[in-house]
Amino acid sequence: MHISQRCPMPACLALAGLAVASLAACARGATGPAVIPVDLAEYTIHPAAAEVAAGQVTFTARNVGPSDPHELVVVRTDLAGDALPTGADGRFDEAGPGVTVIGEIEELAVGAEGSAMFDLPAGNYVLVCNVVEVEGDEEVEAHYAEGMHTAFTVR
Ligand SMILES: [Cu+2]
Repeated sequence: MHISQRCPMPACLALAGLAVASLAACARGATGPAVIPVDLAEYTIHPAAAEVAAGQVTFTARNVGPSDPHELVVVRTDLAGDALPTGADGRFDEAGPGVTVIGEIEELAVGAEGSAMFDLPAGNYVLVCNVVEVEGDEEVEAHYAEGMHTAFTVR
């Protein structure tokens, strides 16, 4: 008896494709955290850039005067800068609806500089000076009401 046996096709060894996960290098690795100088004056806030990439952002605020103390409050909000909730004296209401205060650089005397780093997710922000000065008996000067706010974008 003759048995003819066909040689089976050699099993194909499936090579598992080695998917090389492309580990994107930290986009900020080359340049380090973003630093945004901000000039504070009566009654303006001028950041050196109007937007920044999401992540760790350092604001370096400088009070260029001429005579009032100023501060820098970082607020995440979709509201327009001039439409933030306010208190009776015109100050920005940091606990009001539609706003999240990320943090702040405390009041700076004229000529002083302060900096702080914040972890900022992408979104719309407003930078505010929320100093309120009481002059004499009644005169209240809320820097926010005087126009110390500016839009800032984190993308
Ligand atoms: Cu101010």
